[in-house]
Amino acid sequence: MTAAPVTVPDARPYPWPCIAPAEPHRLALMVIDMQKDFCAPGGYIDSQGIDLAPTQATIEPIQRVLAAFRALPDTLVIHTREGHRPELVDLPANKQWRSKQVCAGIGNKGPLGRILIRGESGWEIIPELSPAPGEIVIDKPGKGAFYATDLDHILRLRGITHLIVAGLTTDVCVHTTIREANDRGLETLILRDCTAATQAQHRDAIFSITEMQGGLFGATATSKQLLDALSHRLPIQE
Ligand code: C5J
Repeated sequence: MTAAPVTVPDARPYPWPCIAPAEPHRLALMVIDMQKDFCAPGGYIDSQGIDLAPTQATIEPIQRVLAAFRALPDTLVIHTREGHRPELVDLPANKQWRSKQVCAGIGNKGPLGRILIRGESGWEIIPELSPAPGEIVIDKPGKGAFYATDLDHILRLRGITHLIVAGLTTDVCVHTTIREANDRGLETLILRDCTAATQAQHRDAIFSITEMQGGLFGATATSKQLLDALSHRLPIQE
């Protein structure tokens, strides 16, 4: 039995997806960088003195979306983590220098261990959004999830054509990944309440840039709009 395609009729600026239907086996949910370094006390963002409330506000809606996807047979869930090797051989010198202007610096010790270093506490995905068995975790040294990872290879082998994207931060790793995905012809949807930036105006600018010119980088919708669309297919548990 083939499951019905997913459509989000009230997405902006067009009912998502355009052209080809989002068949569940061709659809992936990407949850980007929901790591302690980006949304927990003592992490990279917190150590820069930035308010964590906006990034933490994404946790509950992402939990609801994850639960719905986990109930959809055949749909791929992908988590990403930004981080570097402990020897720092994959950390560009300018990335480290810039980070040192605002905190101890990537690779140096913070309250949750060495900042953005693989294996350290701050680098881990927050327990509320831990990957379930069988879900894919992509470790990336850059902002985009395609750069220097096997994501493209996995998506091609699985025949994925549609990506629904959540996570942190909207204007950095989320949009870099959306741009990379669009250049590969993937049909993307950003969940607006499931993403946040360190500055609200940057998040809103990304929504506007995504939606401009007929959906230059795809479309955006709320998690409720997606869940309502999915509930027409799924018995969602209260
Ligand atoms: C940043 C990210 N903001 N995951 N990384 O440095 O957006």
